[in-house]
Amino acid sequence: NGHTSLVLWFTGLSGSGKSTIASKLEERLFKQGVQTYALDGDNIRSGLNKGLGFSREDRFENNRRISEVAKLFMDAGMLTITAFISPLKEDRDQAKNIIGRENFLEIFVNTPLEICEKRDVKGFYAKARAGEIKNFTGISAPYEVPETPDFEIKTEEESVEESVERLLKFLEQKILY
Ligand code: GGZ
Repeated sequence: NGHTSLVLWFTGLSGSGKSTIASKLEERLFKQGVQTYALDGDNIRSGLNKGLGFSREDRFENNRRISEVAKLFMDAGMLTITAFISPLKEDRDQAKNIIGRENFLEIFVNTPLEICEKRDVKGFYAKARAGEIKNFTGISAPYEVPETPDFEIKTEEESVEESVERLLKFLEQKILY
């Protein structure tokens, strides 16, 4: 019936590749006629969550609101994708509870810190090391590795295209057309 009651919850370090993979996946799903909507820092932290920073409490609130919004888009029939660090197990568990465990898929973009730091696309890691950015995930704030993700992507071992291909295969069994 074309209904896709799912939230794909991407988690991983800054620079791990979450947004890149999510947007390539969206492109492919669009071509298959699947309606998607992606939430990320660009459309959430700049608007709804403007004013929230990176303290433990603010990240919690950031992730809580994202979960509620993701649930609304899902209820509206979108295959909803979120791409946030969501570093704490407690916050990801909360997301799963808000969205509903049967509709929630945790996608772990497992790129080691050393690689994210080496890429340092935005120069944040260097600034975090220099103490110019506080509470930076992986440097001065924790990232709790997902213990039982529904899907794992190791970006040093496969290309974006390969990851997306594998994800699409995995989703085939989950999406009801
Ligand atoms: C982590 C930070 C920080 C700190 C700014 N820690 O590479 P980016 O730039 O685009 O991704 C990071 C983004 C993380 O926001 P999220 O909403 O995904 O985080 S969370 O789920 O933990 O609430 C980075 C930028 O914001 N950024 N300061 N201190 N990332």
